[in-house]
Amino acid sequence: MQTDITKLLGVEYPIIQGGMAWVAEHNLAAAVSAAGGLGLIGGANAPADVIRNEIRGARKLTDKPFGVNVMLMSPHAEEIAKVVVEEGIKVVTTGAGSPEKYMKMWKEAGIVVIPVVASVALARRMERCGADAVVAEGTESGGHIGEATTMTLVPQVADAIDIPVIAAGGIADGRGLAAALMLGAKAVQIGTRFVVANESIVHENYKDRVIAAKDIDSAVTGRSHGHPVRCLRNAMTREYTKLEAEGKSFEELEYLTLGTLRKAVMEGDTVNGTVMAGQIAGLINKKQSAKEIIDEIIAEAGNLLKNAGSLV
Ligand code: TUI
Repeated sequence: MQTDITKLLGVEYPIIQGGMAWVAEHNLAAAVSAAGGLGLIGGANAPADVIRNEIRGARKLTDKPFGVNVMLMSPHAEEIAKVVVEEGIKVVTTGAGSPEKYMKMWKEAGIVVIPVVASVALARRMERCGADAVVAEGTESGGHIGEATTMTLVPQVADAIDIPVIAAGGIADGRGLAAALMLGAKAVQIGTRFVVANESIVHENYKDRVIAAKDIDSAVTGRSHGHPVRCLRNAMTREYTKLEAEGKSFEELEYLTLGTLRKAVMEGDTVNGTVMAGQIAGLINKKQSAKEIIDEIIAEAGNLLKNAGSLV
């Protein structure tokens, strides 16, 4: 399945793994890349040296290309922006902000830059400042989200810009990939389904919670403060939602979320921790290797697209 994105990235399949905080470390990234997708190491809030080690760790596991996601709200974003250049990373995605100030440095280093956007306006701005592609991420996604749905955002972004679009948010199987290609995307970014991959170091409690999740089991905290984050409902989200409805400030609520993603991912505290996951968690019902996940998605999308002619 060749598209503008597989050619741009030099990968076999149009599937990119999400740059998920704490989850997207070298074992998962290397497994996704080795299986023919593009694995990503998530910079998240980690210090630059941790990310340097993650990059080196992934290199030991695969000689296929992989990328790094720079989370722009991180206090270490600037340092990580330099580390990716020093370590010879070929693909960078960015999230939670605009990467304009790093663009010149990354393009001079020959890096393919793919900002994650949640609006047409930002997609246009990214094209103007030299991005090679964008990820159009719908509100179905887990973690920090925008307002528009994948179904509405992807075709509008595809119409607005000339660089390729990668669809994200609510995609976990071959139907999602086929639909995204029909909406004008040239690839998909998948997060939640890779959380439960065998190679993912996420605590089994977290994986089991994703697998048990039903269609409407996620909640969005922080909307009133302009920091909307989607995660699976639990004691933490219930408390957050209650206090948010009472009008508590962002600062007053911060104690509920500080360090809680780590608590869920590493310690398996799915009660008081932050269990970030997308709305598609309800569709995910088994643990598989990254290769099994990718092969299944590609085979399913291939069959759907081959047979689509019978509809017309
Ligand atoms: O970045 C993400 N998803 C994330 S980052 C993250 S780490 C975190 N943890 C706790 C609280 C907050 C963050 C977890 N999930 N996705 C990409 C994405 N970027 N979605 C939306 C955006 C975005 C939003 C606003 C990009 C740019 C933007 O504004 C830029 C500007 O300057 O106008």
